[in-house]
Formats: sequence, C-alpha cells, structure tokens
Amino acid sequence: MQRALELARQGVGLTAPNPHVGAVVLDKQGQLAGEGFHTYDGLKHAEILAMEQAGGRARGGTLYLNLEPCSHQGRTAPCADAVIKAGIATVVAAMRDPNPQVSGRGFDKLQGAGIDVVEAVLRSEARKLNDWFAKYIRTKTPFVTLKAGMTLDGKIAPPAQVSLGPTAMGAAAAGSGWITSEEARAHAQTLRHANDAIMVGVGTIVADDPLLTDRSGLSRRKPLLRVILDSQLRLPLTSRVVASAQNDVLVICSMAEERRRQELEARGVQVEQVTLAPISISAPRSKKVKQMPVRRRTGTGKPIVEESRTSGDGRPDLRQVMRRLGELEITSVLIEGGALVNWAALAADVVDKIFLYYAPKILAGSGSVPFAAGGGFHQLSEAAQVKDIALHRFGIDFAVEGYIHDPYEETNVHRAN
Ligand code: AOF
Ligand code: ZN
Repeated sequence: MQRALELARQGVGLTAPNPHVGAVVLDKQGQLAGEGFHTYDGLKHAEILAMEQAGGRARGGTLYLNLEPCSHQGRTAPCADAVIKAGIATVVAAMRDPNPQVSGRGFDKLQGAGIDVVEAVLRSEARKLNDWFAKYIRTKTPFVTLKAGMTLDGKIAPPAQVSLGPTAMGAAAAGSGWITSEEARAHAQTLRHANDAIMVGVGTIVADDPLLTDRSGLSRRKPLLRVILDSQLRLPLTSRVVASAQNDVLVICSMAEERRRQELEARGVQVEQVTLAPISISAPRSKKVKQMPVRRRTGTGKPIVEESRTSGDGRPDLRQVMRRLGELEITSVLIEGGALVNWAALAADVVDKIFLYYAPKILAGSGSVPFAAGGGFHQLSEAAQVKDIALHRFGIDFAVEGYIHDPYEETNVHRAN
C-alpha cells in the first residue's frame, strides 16, 4: 500500500479533476506482477494499468490500491468488473471512493463476485492525498488551502515602505527580502504544483509584483490558473502577471469599467464580474446572517441545505467566486493572501485547509502587516478551529498544516456553498 500511495503521488499535477490513484498487483506467490498510476490524459484507471502489466499473473493475485475500484461507467468502463474478470482474489484498498457515483458500490460488486475485500489500510494517508478530490466531487466547488509565510509573531511583512522608486511595484520584496527560508519557499512551490489555481488580492500584485507561477519543476496537465481578486480593476498593465498572461490569468472584479476590461482582455487576461459580498456590520461567524436556507437536491437525491454567510467587506463574494471556479473545473485553490484576502477568506468560511510557514523571527510593532487583517473574530469561541494538525520542518523554519473543514465529513456536504 505504501508503494501504491507512492505511485499515486506521481500523478499530482496530472490527474485533476480525477483523483490520485496508484495500484500494485502481486501474483499468487506474492511477487510483484504489475503497477500503475492514473493520469487524466492517460485515461486508464490505475488498477487497469497494473492489471494489464500483470497479465495472466493477476489471476489468484492481490490488488493493492489507495481508492476503491470504481463501479460506474465514466470515461472508462467500471474497474470493479475488470478486477473480477482478471480473476483477482483479494483487493486491499485504503479508502472508499468519496465520489457519490461509486461510494461503496465498487466494494459491493467485488464482494458479490466472491473477492476478499480489505478496507482502510493506510486510510488517513490516503484520505489526505485526495482531500481536494473529496471536496470537489461532492460539492463541485474547489478545495481551498490558505498558505502564508510569516514571522513567529504572525507578521507577513514589515510596515509598508514609502517611495522606493518610480514604481511601487516590487518595492516590498526588494525592501524587506524574504521572511521564510529557501527550503520553505521551495516547499511552497509543491503546494502550487498540487493546486489548480492560485489566488491573491491585487494589493499583493501592486506591492510585490509576483509572477505566481508553478516553479516546482514538475510537469502539470493544465497551467496553474492565476486568480486575482481586484474589485475595481486596478491590476497594473505593466505587472509581470499581465505581461506573462496566456489565458491563465483570471481577474475577479465587482465592477468592471469597459475600457479597462478590454485593455486586460487584449493582453490575454480573462475578466469576470462577481456580485459583491453581502454587506454586514462585521463578519464574525456567530454574527453571520442566516438567511432562509435554500433547499436543493444533489445528484444522489440527498437534500442539502445552503446557507448564506456574509464576508461584509464590499468585495466580490468569495463563496460565489469559489462556485464560479468550480464551474470552470477548478478543483483546488491555493490562497497566497495578502492580509485582507486572508481575512476575507476566513470570514467567508471558504478555507478548508491551512498551510502556515513560520520563520524563527520576530517583527513586532503595530505597523507591520499581520497574517490576517480586517475585522477578525470577536470572541475566542468564534475563532477558526484548526484540526488534524501536522507539523513540518523546512531548514530553520517550520510549518503548521491542518483542516478547518473535513472534506470527508458527511455534514460538510450541507455547507456546499
Ligand atoms: C480515476 N483514476 O485510477 C480511479 C478512479 O470518468 P472516469 O471514467 O475517468 O472516472 C472517474 C472516477 O472514477 C473518479 O471520480 C473516481 O470516482 C473513480 N476512480 N478514477 O480517475 C483511477 N480508480
Ligand atoms: Zn476505475
């Protein structure tokens, strides 16, 4: 199963919107007979590739894979049928398929044909690897990771510096250097690689002029979509993001001046208008305005309840932005903030996971930029709770990874934006 997971990880960047799946076939004698992993363009599911490699040796053998074999006709025929046909005696799977079209039916098919099924081997590793898939396939909105690099005291930048040259762009980075180490920043590139889109506020572009590309050096099926929240289309035409746009930059605004829109579109930048976030006095969760719940039915016939939350800052409604990105088949979004965007995302409750890097430095001072600015939660009881914490070391830095929402939780479907 370790090997199956290792194979599945080779598909990162290559499988979305499909899950990361790796498979190993051992023959009757327990010898390695075949292995494979899924890529979207390769079409075939991991277990099919592994069984093809095993050929006749699959008969009476054991199939290890990190996801339940599928039972439905999708772009390919049901894998469970192929497993039965190949004469596999035992299937060891790490987890159930969160896809409502499968979810248990694959196992049922196998068991119905007399195959031994062993479930939940290395389950938590497997669930972590496909956390984004679980969210997307059940809600059709992307899995959102909030990433930031900061000092021990939670500052993402020193106080803004004034007049560092003819253009302010790049001034912050040039003036202050990096907070986190090279090791931490290299790891952050792997987060970019694992996501379909990266999201920042226009303030970050104006301050740092970042390129926002995936520089992990690993190949990916689709370019990383660079999403810029820019309510009034302030994005400088001279910024590196605009200069390098090749239909991989999407600007989300709330009011688009037609000439400005055309100028951006002429440079290969897509512009979308999204309605304003509902205005409220403040955004703490306990004060969220619960409007009449809207009931609709999911594909599985399960009723889900939608509730509106406010982010209350007059900027594009992030829940709606996420819905729109889901329609564009964006399965995962990495938010690389700016203090206001970080807060807006927390306030709108769209963040599923955090990945926060800490450098052993202290900036202090009320003028330096906090990780999340804005209104903040007003009570300890309202604070965003992070669960399933994992700690990582990167050189002299460390990082905290954890979940604000469990993408597998049944009730999670009910908050389906
Ligand atoms: C994969 N790769 O190795 C396995 C998957 O449209 P299809 O036919 O590609 O089906 C996609 C679904 O198949 C996917 O959502 C998941 O539920 C199931 N299993 N998918 O892409 C694989 N085993
Ligand atoms: Zn399949």
